[in-house]
Amino acid sequence: MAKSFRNFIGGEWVAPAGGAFLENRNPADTGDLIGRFPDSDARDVTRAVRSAKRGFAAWSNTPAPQRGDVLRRVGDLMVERKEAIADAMSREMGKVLAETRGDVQEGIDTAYYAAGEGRRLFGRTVPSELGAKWAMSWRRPIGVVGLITPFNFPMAIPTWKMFPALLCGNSVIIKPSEDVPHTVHLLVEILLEAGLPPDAVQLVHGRGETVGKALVEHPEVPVISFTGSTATGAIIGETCGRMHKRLSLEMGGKNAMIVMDDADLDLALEGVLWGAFGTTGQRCTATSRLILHRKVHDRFLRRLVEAAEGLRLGDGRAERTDVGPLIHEASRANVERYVEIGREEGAELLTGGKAPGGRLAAGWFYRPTVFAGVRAGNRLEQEEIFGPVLSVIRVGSFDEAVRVNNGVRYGLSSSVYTRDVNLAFRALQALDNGITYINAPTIGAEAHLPFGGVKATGNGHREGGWGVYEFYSETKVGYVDYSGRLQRAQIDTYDV
Ligand code: UN1
Repeated sequence: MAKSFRNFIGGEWVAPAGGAFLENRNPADTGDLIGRFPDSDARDVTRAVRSAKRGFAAWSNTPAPQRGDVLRRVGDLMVERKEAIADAMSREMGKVLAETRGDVQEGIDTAYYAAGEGRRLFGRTVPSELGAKWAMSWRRPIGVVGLITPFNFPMAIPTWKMFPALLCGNSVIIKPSEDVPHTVHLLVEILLEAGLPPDAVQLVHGRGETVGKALVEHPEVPVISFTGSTATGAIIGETCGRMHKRLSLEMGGKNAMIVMDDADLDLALEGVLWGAFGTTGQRCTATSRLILHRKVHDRFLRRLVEAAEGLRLGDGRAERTDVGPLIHEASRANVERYVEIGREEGAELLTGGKAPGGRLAAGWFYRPTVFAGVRAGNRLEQEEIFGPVLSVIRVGSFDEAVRVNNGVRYGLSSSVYTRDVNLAFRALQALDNGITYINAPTIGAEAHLPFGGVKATGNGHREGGWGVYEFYSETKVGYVDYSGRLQRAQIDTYDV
């Protein structure tokens, strides 16, 4: 009998108000039931908000360096439990252990960065235009923050949002993806053990249409951070706009790797395999387009197909596996639909295009797939697939490659393989993305740099790095006039 997990609301582990649960199954073997997790509703969110408001009152008055100390202990506990969390994560999400270890590590990096930030959280002191007057700014906590996170980075993305929000003195309510609820359960256990006041964090499991919607629409949750699809982000954006909420959106990508004719092809080959088929293509940063210079096109493709066919599919918890399953049935059906679209558009299927049989039939596996002859503007080239499907576009020049890269509605990451330093710097300027890699694939952002994209990928905010602390705090300005008389700004200094 699988365990029934609970929400964490009001300082205790509680069953959902409606008594309903969702099954969490291993995508590599759907016969493996990990547990039942709450299918919560708006009543659970209302209770969580009430508790989070109490949490905010206490936590926002804790000095920031002390808040940082709690996050340092969180990082220490994550280091201790890295292997156990990685194993649980591979079991519920499917990606290989090397990647789930990396996912936990991204959370550890974020914890230690946040711990240090507790002793910075800089404001500014600037000269006043008037004598005997002091002018300064500092950061203040905002309130209850609602976090809605996706399945593909079950630990890293929740920590990117949670740790800076907490460090800034807010309380948080998190709704993790219903496909990977176990990892955030483990994270909340760690937060509590590290000494976070229980009301400062609430965990409400469930679906986006119910729990996510209730969080976004709750008038006492002034800040929302969401990572997921561009379509859902648009709906959330409408509500938050109407309710004057602060909102950070991280959404889709259609990231391209450009391989120029002077590139190190061995390096580019390793890069594209990792970028396109790592995480089974389920990253918003995944390399889903390969833009090949015509002079290396045929040669590179031959090697790519052979290498893609050599990738070993399997259970992410087996050390020999290169590529795990997709997250669920609907995701695989979506990939199958795009393969059909590719065929209809006249692209040439070089390898993959089907699910493997045999023992892998127990999971949501799909063979690494490469389409050649994809034309800029085709649906296969324009739309996010979120699976192991790589579209190859042939170009004749660097300028054409830039046009193709920029010709999509998304703008998360891009990459260029070249040995020409001038071209590399031109690419950094010309590619319209939030992140550009030179001689590395489109995935692999580091936790201490700003992460995010332009156009339909985001709404101008960044996660990670230093900027995210501005998102989760309010700027307050203070003026102190110690002249003992009325001094009029803009007037008394300029009265001639
Ligand atoms: C995501 O795919 O949503 O840069 C995040 C990367 C990872 C994060 C990806 N560090 O690929």
